[in-house]
Amino acid sequence: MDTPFYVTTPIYYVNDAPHIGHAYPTVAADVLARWRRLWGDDVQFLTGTDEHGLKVQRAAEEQGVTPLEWADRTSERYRETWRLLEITNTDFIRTTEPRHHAAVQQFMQRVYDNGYIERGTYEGLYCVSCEAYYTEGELVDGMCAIHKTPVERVTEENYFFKLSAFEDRLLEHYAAHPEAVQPESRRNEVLGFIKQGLRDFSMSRTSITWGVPLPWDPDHVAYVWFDALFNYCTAVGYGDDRARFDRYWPVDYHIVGKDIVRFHAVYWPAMLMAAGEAPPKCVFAHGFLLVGGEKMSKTGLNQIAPADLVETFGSDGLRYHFLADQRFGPDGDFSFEAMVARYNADLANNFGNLASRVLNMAVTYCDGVAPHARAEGPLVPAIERAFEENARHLERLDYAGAYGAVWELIGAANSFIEDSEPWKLHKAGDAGAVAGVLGDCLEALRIVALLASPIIPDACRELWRRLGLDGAPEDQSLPAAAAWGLGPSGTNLEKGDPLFPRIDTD
Ligand code: ME8
Repeated sequence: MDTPFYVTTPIYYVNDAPHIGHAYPTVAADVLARWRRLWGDDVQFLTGTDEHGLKVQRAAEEQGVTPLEWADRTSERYRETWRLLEITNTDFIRTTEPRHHAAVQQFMQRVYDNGYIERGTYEGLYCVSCEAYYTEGELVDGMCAIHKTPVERVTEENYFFKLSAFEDRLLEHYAAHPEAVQPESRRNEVLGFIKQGLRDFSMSRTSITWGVPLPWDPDHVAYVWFDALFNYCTAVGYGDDRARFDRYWPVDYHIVGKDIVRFHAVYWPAMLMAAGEAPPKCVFAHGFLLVGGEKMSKTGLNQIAPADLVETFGSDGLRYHFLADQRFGPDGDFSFEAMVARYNADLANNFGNLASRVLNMAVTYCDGVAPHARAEGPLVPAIERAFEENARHLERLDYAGAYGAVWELIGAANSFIEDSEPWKLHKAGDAGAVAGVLGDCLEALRIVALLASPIIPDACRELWRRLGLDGAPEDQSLPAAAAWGLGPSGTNLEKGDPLFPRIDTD
């Protein structure tokens, strides 16, 4: 447990119930966290809820409850959803927690003392859904380009964050750290935005009370994004435990949607620089899941709750589909039909069949006791390739590439069975050859369970158990555990129901 590794998801607004768009970055962060744990890292994995701001205040008013009551309710729904999806976050932050208020106040005071916050008047066009100001030029037909809803003209006397002071430092930072915004298309977008010239932005509000009061002027509350972004620092001990903060900060990955890249890759690093803290190591922006070409939104009819999909596909099925079936970065289309097709092909057929064929044959032909894998089994090169490719792609958050490599190994093992026909060897009474083939296949299954465990943890845990192995795949450590020949050997095997029952589209 040596190297610290810190990964975050966005914190979700509590005006909205969790939908599959929120599950997308959360599952991505979870796979990364599980994978780093296999490599022995000391992983901090943060998610949570964003509970202040006008948007939440209005949602609560509409429901006739206080903002906090509303936030309590929705925040709990996020927690439940993450439990259902087997998300292994180590912390769940709510921006209404005292620890967060205390940390944000210390941070704001620091930025103020450093001279990067000043008083002024602001008039602008505000989109409540984005909680952001836009210029006329950024609107489409006079509406917010993201939400396609009217903006409001707002005039406020408030405090400004001197973003304009950070143009050069941000450009220098990104020149020195090209990997700090990914993928490259997003990095170019961010650089283009900075080069256009940065305007100071108002970081406080007097029009609402639902927020964190400024320590030097409590008539103002912090602008919701100013407070929300800081959650990432609160959770690792800012203002409370400096040693802990220094251990995990700067964060390794902020996984965010492309809609909030500007906040994370322009505002946020500048805010950190203003307080004398290091900017994030990497902001990784993913595309949207689209349903019929549209981003899911609160008002859209196409909202899909993760729980509905889990009912049909299990949490493994959902996790696999989101990440292995499409590239992480560009937009991806979500369709139930495509999800069923891929589930049946990859999980029920390739993965599930390999497991049940090998276990059934080994139980029948070898009295349920696992034979040894052969020293130089023919599957060894396929395993080495899968291991290397899986790691190489996960380093770049290319989940489809990483798990494509594991499924190639599964394909190679299935072909190996077809080619070596253990049922014929058994009929011919060649027990040694049967044991050789099945020993190799069982060992391949163990390594598949190990490598696939970050993405389909339930099935891999169950497979591990049926192989008669101690513990669980997530307790293992890489790279040692991926070495050929570590077992199962002499363990008691168990047949069982299909790990992924086929879904009948009729
Ligand atoms: O923006 N496809 O919260 P939010 C893919 N509170 N991802 C989607 C998606 C879709 N259709 N819809 C949402 C906020 N997302 C702020 C964040 S962070 C300090 C504050 C994902 O509830 C995507 O990652 O609107 C997006 O960035 C995030 O949910 C926004 O969630």
